[in-house]
This record gives sequence, structure tokens and C-alpha cells, in this order.
Amino acid sequence: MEWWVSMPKIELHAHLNGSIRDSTLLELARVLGEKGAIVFSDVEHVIMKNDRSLGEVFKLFDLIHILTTDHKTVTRITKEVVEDFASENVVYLELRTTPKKNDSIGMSKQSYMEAVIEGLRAVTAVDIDFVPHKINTQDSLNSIAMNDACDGTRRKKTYVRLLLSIDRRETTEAAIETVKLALEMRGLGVVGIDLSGNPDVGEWNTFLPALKFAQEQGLYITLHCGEVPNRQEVQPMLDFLPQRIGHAIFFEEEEWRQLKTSKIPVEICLTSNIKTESISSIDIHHFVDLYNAKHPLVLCTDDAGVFSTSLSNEYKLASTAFGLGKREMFELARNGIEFIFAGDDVKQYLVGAFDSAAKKLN
Ligand code: 6MZ
Repeated sequence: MEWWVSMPKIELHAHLNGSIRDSTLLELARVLGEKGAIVFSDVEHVIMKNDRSLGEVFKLFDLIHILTTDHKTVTRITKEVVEDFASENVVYLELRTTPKKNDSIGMSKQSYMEAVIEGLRAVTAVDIDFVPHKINTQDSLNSIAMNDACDGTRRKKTYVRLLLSIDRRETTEAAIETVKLALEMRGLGVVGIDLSGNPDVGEWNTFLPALKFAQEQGLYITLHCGEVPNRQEVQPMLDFLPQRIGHAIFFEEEEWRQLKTSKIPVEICLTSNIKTESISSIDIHHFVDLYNAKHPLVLCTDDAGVFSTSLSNEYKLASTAFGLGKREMFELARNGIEFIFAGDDVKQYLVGAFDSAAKKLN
């Protein structure tokens, strides 16, 4: 197995409906095609298209949502997405999704999220830890050591935590409803809020009341920030002091300075930025500047399905494009532990898992 696959990894920026297998999407489209709800051949080439502008990506999401938004399918895709990440040694996954309402099929934001949690419970390929509970650190470390001693027999364990996304098309009231739901579902692995959706739509002030409320209530917050040029937004977003931001592409000089001073960790999604042509070529990606400045960074997939990538592939890509070796990439992955939206007990477990993997790194 290649080192970028076998090494433990942490995924902090993955959208559920962007991470679906093509084979599943095609199967769902075929079924809807047979029912006459869509024309399969029209949809097939949209799903299989490889390069899309950012605007086209959001049109694709509207299509994906038509295919996936029923309780049974939401459960299925959650299970598959988590199993896919676990199979490439993602030891900690923060999965984000936009709770959806669809009265015609009796779906509320809450029942959508219950279907997601059902999907986590349905995972059988690995042990999933998604409900926050006090971990006995010594027992965890013993179990890592024991598993190392009898390699091959251990069941893999993946931590999963959930972030509820506010879509930029939503109203203030809808965004507040999502935050309230996140608070109600805290005991079920929901740890924070993400602001995402088409960056050309909506205004920061619309979401601010909901985000402030989330912040006051102690939920973790990550914002898509600077995915398109928007002078009105980047600075207020940085002033808000979210725990992390995603992308950080279109920043002005002063905004870079503010970001670096604030030390807000950045979720970097290389393939997504290149495929949407937000960045024209990987060698000018801001990863390099932030990495050299030792700014907190974490490599992520964004939408592994839509962009035909995987977290392992993102590590391989960064290693090749920026001339970083296996050890540097391992350190980069391990540094991500500091920015996860989970408690010290989970962090300590992950440190143990990385330490144990480091012994096998040659
Ligand atoms: C901004 C994105 C995104 O929530 O239905 N999403 N938002 N920028 C991106 N970069 C390409 N990729 C995905 O997953 C799909 C939703 O995630 C957001 C969009 O709102 C998209 O509809 P869920 O599970």
C-alpha cells in the first residue's frame, strides 16, 4: 500500500453530498429515470463530467440533491461515505451536511439529520465513534499498543463528528433553525456549524445572527471564506474569529496579514480549487506561502465524489507538487489534530494513533 494511503489522516472539510461514489449516483439516477422522474441519459453525462466551473458545481449539487434527498438514501450515502474515508485510513472525520426540509416526503431538518445518524450506525466495516463521551485515555493508549502487538486482527476505529451547514441561499430564520438543531443534537455527535453554498449568493449579514448565536452557545464554527473575490465579506469573517476557515483563496494583502496574525487554521482543498479554476495552476497555490509561514493548515477533499479525489490523493498531490517528503506529509497530517472540533481525550487518542503509525514509517 502506498504511504499516502496507509498513513493515518484527518479529514476536516468534507461535504456529505459532494462525497458520494459516482456508482451510487448513477444507480440512483437510473432508478429515477425508470420512474420517469428524470431523463437518465441527460443526467449521466452531467454526473460523469470531470471539469466544472464553480457555478456548474452548484448546478450539479441541485441535481445530486434531487437524487439523494429521501431518508433511506441519506442513510445509505452517509454509510458509504464514512466507509470510503475509513478505508483510506482516515482516523478522524468531520462530515458536514446541510439539513434539508422537504414537506412532500415528510422530511424535516431534524428527520434528515436522524437519517444521517442512522447511516453512521449502519457502518459495519469499521468501528465508528460518533457520540462524544469521556474516553479513558490510558485504556485507549493500551488498546493502540495491544493492536500494534497483534497486527492484522484489530478492527479499525474512526472518529466521526458532524457539522451542520448553513446554505448561503437560506434566510436568517432558516439558519437559526439549523443552529437550534445542532444544539439539540449535540449529544449525537454534532459539534459545529459550517457556512457554505454558492459564494456568489447571499450576504454575510443574513447569516451573522445565526452564527453569533452558535458562537455564544459554544458550537465550533468554520466558514467558507474568500472562495470568490468579495471585499465586503473576508474581513468581517476574519473579525468574527471562527475556529477554522475553508479555502481562503481570494485575499488581499491586508487580509493575508490578518489571517496570519489571527492564526485561524485553513482547510486547504487542492483538487477542488484547481478543478473549479479558482486557482489556475497548483504551483501558485497559497498552500506554499501558508506552509512556509508555518500557518496552521489541514489538507481536505471538499467533495471527493464531485472532484474525483480522495484524501490520500490530496496528500500525494501536495507531496508531488510541493516537493514534500513522506515525513513532512505525516507531520502535516498529524498537526491537524490540533484543529479538530473535539475534546482533549480524542486528541490524545489521535496523538497515540499517529505515534504508533510513526514507528512504522521508514
Ligand atoms: C461552497 C460547497 C462547496 O450539504 O448537501 N458545498 N459550498 N463551496 C464549495 N466548493 C466547491 N462544495 C459543497 O453537500 C453539498 C452542499 O455543500 C456545499 C453546497 O451548499 C452543496 O449544496 P450537503 O451534504
